[in-house]
Amino acid sequence: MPPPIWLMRQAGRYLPEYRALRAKAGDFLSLCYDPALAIEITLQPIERFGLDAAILFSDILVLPQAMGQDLRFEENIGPLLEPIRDIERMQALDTTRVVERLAPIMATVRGVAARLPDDVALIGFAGAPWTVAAYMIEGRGGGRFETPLAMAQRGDPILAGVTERLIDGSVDYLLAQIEAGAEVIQLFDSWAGILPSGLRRRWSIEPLVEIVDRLRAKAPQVPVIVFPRNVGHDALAYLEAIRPDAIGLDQSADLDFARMRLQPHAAVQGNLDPALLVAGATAMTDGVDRIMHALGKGPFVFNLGHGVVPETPPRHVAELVASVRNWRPQ
Ligand code: 1CP
Repeated sequence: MPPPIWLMRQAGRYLPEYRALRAKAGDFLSLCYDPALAIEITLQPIERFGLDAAILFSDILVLPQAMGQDLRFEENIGPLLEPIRDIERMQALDTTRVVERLAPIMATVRGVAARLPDDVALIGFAGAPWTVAAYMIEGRGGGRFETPLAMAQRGDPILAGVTERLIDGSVDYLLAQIEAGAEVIQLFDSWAGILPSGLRRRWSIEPLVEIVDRLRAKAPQVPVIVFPRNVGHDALAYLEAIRPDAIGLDQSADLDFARMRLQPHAAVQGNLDPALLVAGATAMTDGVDRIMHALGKGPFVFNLGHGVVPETPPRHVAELVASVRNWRPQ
């Protein structure tokens, strides 16, 4: 049996049908908050490629917005937030109205759940507290995050307070997604790798443990995937502490380590380099072959090591799905 396959950022700018709806909505956040359009976009890659899972079309930064922080997406720059740099702003974050303010997102989940074929899973998600806090404190993306990193180094109470509030907000938000029809949850810790290894436990792993434990207490049937990007062999520490159902691997992960040390404890998910999906042809199929040889005996979910990039030819995604489904050991 081939493994299930879906792709991070499987809906997005590489698809002409996405760009058409995005032009209609005007900007990215309007798309996220318009259930009719967001449902359509979530389903686009399912209809085009027959993937095994749909992921809710939204963004990790709608949660801080629902907690009261200003957010906008600037064309060619990315997210811009009003940075949180003092105790007062941190304390003003309000977790009590998250579910109410994100009602349109839950409407999207319900709409997708109603339209999705039974054999396609619906994945809900949130960012991990460290990754979301990094954006909230820095005020922008791009991956530099000097201020939140300095706060992590000194154990700053502002970062601690933001983290605590994100744990509470994320649990409520994810439980609402589950109630609306999400069947699997993925937690994206896209910036776990920029934390020095010695600081990962306090700022990345422990908040994830708390979220997953609280989700399990209320929704034990829902599998949880944790994606700590660029943490190398620390992936094992994430597994041992959090005990997720699956761990997502980025393209730098060591496949032998994943097979021998991670797969005995949990399903692994990953990890084709998104650049190989842009390249296509044998560069791509050789990459599939390496991953399937190492991890294909399972438990395994095929994915990329990070999101689909806008330069990706849609035809390559169809070819990737076929090459995974037709793969045979030589
Ligand atoms: O049309 C556009 O210009 C918007 C581009 C875009 C899209 C399609 C953004 C802005 N977000 C998304 C969708 C998105 N983001 C999904 C939808 C489901 C899917 O198809 O996968 C998900 C799960 C996310 C999650 C997300 N947003 C993450 C975690 C995963 C990752 O990519 O590492 C992060 C870090 C973000 C922040 C974000 N949102 C958008 C951008 C350009 C960024 C990155 C900003 C930066 O740091 O430079």
